[in-house]
Amino acid sequence: MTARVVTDEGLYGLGDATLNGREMAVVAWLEEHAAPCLIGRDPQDIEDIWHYLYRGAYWRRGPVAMAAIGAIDMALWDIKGKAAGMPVYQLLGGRSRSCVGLYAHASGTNAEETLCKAGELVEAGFRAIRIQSAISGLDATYGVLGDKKDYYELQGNRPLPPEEVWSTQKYFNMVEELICEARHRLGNEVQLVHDVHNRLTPIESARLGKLLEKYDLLFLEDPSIAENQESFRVIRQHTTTPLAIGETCNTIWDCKDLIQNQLIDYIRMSATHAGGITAMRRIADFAAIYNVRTAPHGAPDLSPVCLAAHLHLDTWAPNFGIQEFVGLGNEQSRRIFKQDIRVENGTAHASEAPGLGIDFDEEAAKEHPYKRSYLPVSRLEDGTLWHW
Ligand code: EZ4
Ligand code: CO
Repeated sequence: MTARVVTDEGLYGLGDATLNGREMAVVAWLEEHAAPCLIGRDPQDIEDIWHYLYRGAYWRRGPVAMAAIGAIDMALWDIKGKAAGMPVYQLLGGRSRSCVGLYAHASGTNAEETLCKAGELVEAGFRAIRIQSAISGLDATYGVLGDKKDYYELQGNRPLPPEEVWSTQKYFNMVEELICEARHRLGNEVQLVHDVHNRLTPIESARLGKLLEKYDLLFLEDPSIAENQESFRVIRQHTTTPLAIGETCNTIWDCKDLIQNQLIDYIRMSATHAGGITAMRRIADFAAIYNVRTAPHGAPDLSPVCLAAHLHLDTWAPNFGIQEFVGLGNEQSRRIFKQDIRVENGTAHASEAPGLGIDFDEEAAKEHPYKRSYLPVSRLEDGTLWHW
């Protein structure tokens, strides 16, 4: 879902308001609440507008409000960059690096298929790969494409949340061998990531971290849900496998304890879900004090506008770690979003155009009316709703 903020001086800015399956709730927040409150304000006052929308509310936070604030904030940075004639990373403080390192996804219905794909990604120049495989004995595994060609085919046509079965035991039967094989086949130069999508309890995550220590992961992504941030002490006490958390966090408060107690190594929030570039900048600076690096979320249900915003943050942030990357969209989205991001040798370059450096063809977008589509819901084999 793309938001456009228009000024009366001919400039406009773009922001991403995607919130898997709940986009129309964000649209209502923007149209019914934000637009009437913002008309007549100076779009240059990004900081004041952010605080007005966040702190000016008696009820703060929440994913719908934060996605809406995120979209407006990105659009305002886009406008400021266009007004200044500078790319957004320059406004943030300038370059900390020449290019942005990416991690790509390899997933398959078994280890062999996953590792073939990983090999192709290494051939294509990627130096960091997320390794996922289907769990044998279960009908579907979250994040694995199965017989689908791409994520858009997998994720784009689920008008109601599909239900999937999860078994921790079946997962443990598969995972160590997968990562062990990946390390042996891909060699010691490639950085490996594995994503658990919050399926484990803290003590199970601790066990997994220990099991995988010898394969030297760049990080273990979302082993457990961090709603109770303190529970990460259990994981941390047991393993030196680096931990990356944050794609479901909406504000700095959702990760404050994780960061200040050094319970994680990478913070993975997105500009879309965390309240925009203003919020991400603040979180990055806070994280730097505690040796936590940034690794922004880069899922297929975030729009290319979000990726553009992330590349500016990644180019600037002194404590940037790595950017998740699932490609530059399918053919349909490339007709709608015009951008000049360069991807080569497993790295990306932020646009040098003023603002975010991405444009949106509204006429082309009209050919694809909004279709609600959901991520799956997970149950145990006895029907218990999962995700602690
Ligand atoms: O869970 O696309 O890191 N990426 C992921 C993805 C996300 C979904 C929701 O954004 O974990 O699979
Ligand atoms: Co993830």
